[in-house]
Amino acid sequence: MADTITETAPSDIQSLEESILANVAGAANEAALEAVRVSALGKKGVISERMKTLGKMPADERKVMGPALNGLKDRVGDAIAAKKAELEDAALEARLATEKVDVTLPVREAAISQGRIHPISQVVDELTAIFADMGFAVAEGPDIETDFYNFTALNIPEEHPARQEHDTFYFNEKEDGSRLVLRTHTSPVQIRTMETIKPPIRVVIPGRVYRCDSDQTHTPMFHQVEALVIDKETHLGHLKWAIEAVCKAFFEVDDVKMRFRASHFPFTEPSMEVDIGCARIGNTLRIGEGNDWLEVGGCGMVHPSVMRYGGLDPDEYQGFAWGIGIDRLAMLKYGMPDLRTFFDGDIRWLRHYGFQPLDIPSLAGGLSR
Ligand code: 2NL
Repeated sequence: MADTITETAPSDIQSLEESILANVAGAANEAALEAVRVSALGKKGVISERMKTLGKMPADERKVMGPALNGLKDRVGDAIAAKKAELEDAALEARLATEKVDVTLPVREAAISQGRIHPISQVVDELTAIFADMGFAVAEGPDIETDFYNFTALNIPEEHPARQEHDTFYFNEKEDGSRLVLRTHTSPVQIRTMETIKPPIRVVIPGRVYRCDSDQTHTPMFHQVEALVIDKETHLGHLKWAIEAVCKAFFEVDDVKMRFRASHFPFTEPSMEVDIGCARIGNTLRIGEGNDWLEVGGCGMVHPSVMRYGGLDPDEYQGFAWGIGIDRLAMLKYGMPDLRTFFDGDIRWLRHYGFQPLDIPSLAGGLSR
């Protein structure tokens, strides 16, 4: 270290060298070695200070001291370089020793094998996999919506009775009198999609929706998946085929009986409710056969006014939309009897009804295994 190199008699180059080399040898790490280097070869180091005295020496003395000091400088420099390489090697060896991994050890169970996917997420993943396979893109939008996107653009003007039926959660009025809402359906995302992409449009929109309603069969937050197809010649035949194809894939059956009942929604014309044939045998429900019917959502051809609100010319484009309540679909497919337990956050419920995180639904790999 710097303070351990002591000034020696000007002629005593050898003992100065011994002293510096002892310090080099004793340096425990790279920082200590650097301190030794500075104290010997730095601007104000012992050797450098000695070099400065050469100029004032008588010529014959300088002839001896010059080569002696230069030799000292070279040997100390070499010793420091050698020590530096040695310390670097040692540091690397130490790091390699601490970072050693025994690849033959058995793998510890990762957190992922403990976790479970909620049946709602599973059903969303299954439906998006089905729609994606048919060429649909997935779109999402905000849960908090403007009155325009949630109602007006969907052909539900102010004072329309449908506004009451929606049991809307309203935010406080803003200064300009407008009120934001928690979206009552995923349809606003369809309007946003119509505004942003040009037909042909094929989108599927999963998401949370909110209605101020709570009992055995209703929760204030629930989930929808909506599909929208718009092109120049899209017609009711396409709608019926697409819905039947999705139902077959979702319920994992080769054949389904379907029924389209005339209905009314402000945003479609004509509008239909979709039923799927089923049989209730004791407590179990068999999809696709039997004489009972199960409602799986509503659908219709996009209303010309809605098309216009979305920025498209209804004389040029036409299309269909389909809305599915997925909480009920999840109950039906996976046999959970009470909707309210879905959102209790009970870990025992999730362990029982949840899905393995790495069993990602796909048409090729199997939807629900
Ligand atoms: C239901 C009924 C439906 C739609 C949703 C829709 C969206 C646009 C235009 C036209 Cl932008 N329609 N969505 C259409 C028919 C029915 O949902 O019972 N859902 C659970």
